[in-house]
Amino acid sequence: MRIFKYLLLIVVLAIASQAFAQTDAPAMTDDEMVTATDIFFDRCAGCHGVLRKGATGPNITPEHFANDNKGLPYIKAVIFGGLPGGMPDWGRQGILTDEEQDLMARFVLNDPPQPPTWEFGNIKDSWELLVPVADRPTEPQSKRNWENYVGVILRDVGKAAIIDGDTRELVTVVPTGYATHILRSSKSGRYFYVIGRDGKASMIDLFMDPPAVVAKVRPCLDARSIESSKFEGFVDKYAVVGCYWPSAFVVFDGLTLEPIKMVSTVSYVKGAGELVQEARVAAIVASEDSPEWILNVKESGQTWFVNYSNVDKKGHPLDVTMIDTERYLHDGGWANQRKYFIVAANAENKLVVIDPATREFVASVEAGVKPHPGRGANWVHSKLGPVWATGNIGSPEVTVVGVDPEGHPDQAWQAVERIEMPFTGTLFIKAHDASPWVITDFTVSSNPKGSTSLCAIGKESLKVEKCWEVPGAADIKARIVHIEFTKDGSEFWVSAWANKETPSFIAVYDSNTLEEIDRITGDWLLTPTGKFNVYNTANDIY
Ligand code: DHE
Repeated sequence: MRIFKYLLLIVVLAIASQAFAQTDAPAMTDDEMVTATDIFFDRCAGCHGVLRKGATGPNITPEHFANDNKGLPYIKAVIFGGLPGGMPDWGRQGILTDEEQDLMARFVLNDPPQPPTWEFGNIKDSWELLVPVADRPTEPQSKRNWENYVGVILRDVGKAAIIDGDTRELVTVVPTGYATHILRSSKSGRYFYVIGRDGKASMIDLFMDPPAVVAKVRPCLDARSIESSKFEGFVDKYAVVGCYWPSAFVVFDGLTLEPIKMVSTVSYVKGAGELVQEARVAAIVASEDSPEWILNVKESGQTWFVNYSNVDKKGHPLDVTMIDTERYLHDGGWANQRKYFIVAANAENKLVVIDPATREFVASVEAGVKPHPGRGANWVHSKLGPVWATGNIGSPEVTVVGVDPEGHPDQAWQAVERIEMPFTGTLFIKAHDASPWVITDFTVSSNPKGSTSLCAIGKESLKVEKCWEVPGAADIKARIVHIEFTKDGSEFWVSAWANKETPSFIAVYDSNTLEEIDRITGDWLLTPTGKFNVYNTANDIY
C-alpha cells in the first residue's frame, strides 16, 4: 500500500514538473525574503545548506530546478508531502501553513541571499564570563550523585534541564539559548558544554548547587557540534565548536570559553576538487590517546585531526592533518574501545572508518539508505567479536559492522548483519554493556506508528526481539527521539518530543526487562530531545 502511495506521489510530481516547469524567479517582497530566510534557516539549511548546494538533502538551487525542469507546483508538492528519502512533509504535518509552503517554494526558485559574516572580533565581543573560575566551588555543593545527572535538551524553548539520574528528580532548568542542539561533557564530567543551532555556546558547572551557566560565547551563526579536550594533561583545558556558518572551527579556553583561535574550514572537495565555501563542521570526537580532536568537514569530504597541544604558545599553533574520506560527512562515534572512529557519509550511504593511531582512512562500508548513527552503538558478539551499529533514515535497516581487524579479520569492516526493521526513519541507536539490548528510535519515520515506537535488538541474536509504541506519545502528537542509558546502564530513557505548547514526558525503561518503570513529567518538560548522562558522555559510552 505504501509503495503504491509513493509511486502515485512520484507520478504526480513527474506530471507537475513537466507541465509547470518554470525557470523565471517568482517575485518576492523584501519582507517575504526576510521571513523565508528565517524559515529556511530553521527548517531547511541543516540538510540542504544555506547556499542550497546539498548535503544530507539534495541540491535545491534555482539552477538545479531549471536543469531538471522542475517548477513551482513540483516544489510545493514536495514541501507539502515530503519525499521517501527523509524530506519531511512540512505541509501535511501542519508545521508550515499553506502561505508558508507557497512562500518557501518561491524562495527556493530565487537565488539564495548571501549569509552574513562573523569574524574573530565578533566572537570576542560576544564572550561573557558570568562566574570567574576563582568564584566557582572547589567541590560539588550538592550531595546528589552528579556523575549520574542527565542533561536534557528542551529544544524549542531554548533550555536544558538537569535531572538526577538516581532519583529522577528535576535538579534545575538552565537557559541555554535558541534551539539548543547537543550537550557534551568535559572529561572530568564537571562541565556540560552546550551548543545551539544559532551558534551560541555555553558551559554549565555541575559542582554548583543548583548547576548554572558560568560562561557564554557566540562562535558562529549556525552550529551543531561542541567537544572538550580529553587527553591526559589537557582534561577540561580546551573546548572546540564546529560551525556550520561561517564554515570554521573555534578553539576556546575550557574553563572560561575565552576564544583562542578560529580556523576556516573552507576547502577543496577531497583536497583536489571544487572549492566549497560552505564546508560545515559536523561530528567532533576527542581522542584520549593523543591531544587531538577528530573533526569532520561535511561538504569537502575531509576528516581533520586537530592537535591542540601547542595552542597556548605564542601565535596559537595548531597542527592540522587533513585526510580525504567521503563527502557529506555527518555524525559518528568511537568503535571498539576508541580504537577506530566511524562517521556516516550519509548522502553516499556509506560509513567511513578512520584509524586515529595511523591517521588513515581504513575502509568505507556500504550502509543502508542515509545512515544516521548519532554516536552509534558498540557491543561484543560471541562469534563476531566487537561490533558497531548504525540505524538508517531512508531504509528499514540497522547495519552492524565488524570492528575488530586483529581478533576477527574476516568480519572487519564488513556489514556482518543487516537487521530488518519495521520502519524507516531511525535517528538514534544506543547500547550499554549492562543491557542485552540495542535500542533504536524511528523519529522521522513517515509512518506515525513508527515515529512513536522503539525497537529492541538482541545483542546475540542480531534480530529485532521486541517493538512497541510508547503509550501516550501519539495522544500529544509527540515523536519518540533519542535514547540514553543511566550511568550503571540499568535504565534507558527516551524523549517524547511534542510541540512547545504541550508538556511532554521522558519514559524510563528497565534495560533488562524492557518494562517502562517510570515517567518523568512536569510543566517544565517542553520539547525534550537529546539526553546526555554525565558519566556516559564524558567517557564515550554508547
Ligand atoms: Fe542533530 C548530533 C547535525 C537535526 C538531535 N546532529 C548531531 C551531529 C550533527 C548534527 C553534525 C553530531 C554532533 C557530534 O557528535 O559532534 N542535526 C544535524 C543537522 O544538520 C540536522 C540534520 C538538521 C538541522 O537543521 O539541524 C540535525 N538533530 C536534528 C534534529 O532534528 C534533532 C532530533 C533535534 C534538534 O536538536 O534539532 C537532533 N543531533 C541531535 C542529537 C545529537 C545530534 C540529540 C547527539 C546524539 C548523541 O547521542 O550524541
